[in-house]
Amino acid sequence: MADVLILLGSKSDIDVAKRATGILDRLQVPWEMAVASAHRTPDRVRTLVEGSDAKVIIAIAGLSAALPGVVAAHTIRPVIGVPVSGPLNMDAILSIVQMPPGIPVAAVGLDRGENAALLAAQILALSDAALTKRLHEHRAEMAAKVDKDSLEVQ
Ligand code: RP5
Repeated sequence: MADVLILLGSKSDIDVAKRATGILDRLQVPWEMAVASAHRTPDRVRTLVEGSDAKVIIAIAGLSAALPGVVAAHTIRPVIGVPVSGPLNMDAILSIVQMPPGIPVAAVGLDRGENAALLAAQILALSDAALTKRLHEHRAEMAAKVDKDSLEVQ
């Protein structure tokens, strides 16, 4: 059973999704993925959200990125939106950030699939001590890399 459902507005968003799955695999968080467009397949979005037992949902979309908001409309589980870069960039960012009061979406930066995965893992870690430990180890690895990089530039 997957803990995280990753929805893509289009197959063309796959590179951003791979950033998320890379982190989730490393943290041993089970995930499932599907393509579902808020505009082209609204019924499919609802069916996938309602049919999934995942505790957190990551929704990845570009252009007029309605997908995270539409997903959030169908569930009270935490939804993390990832805007995908394109010709304008601000279009997708604002579509995800500017949700109306009452239906929140957590927004990460442009193309930041890895941060969406980490945020999802941190939410899951609230009730998972082993995952909490793995997240601390991941932070320690990042800190060690900064130390190593600093030595290399000296
Ligand atoms: C959005 O429109 C998708 O999330 C994608 O980022 C963008 C372009 O979609 P395609 O035309 O590549 O299917 O719905």
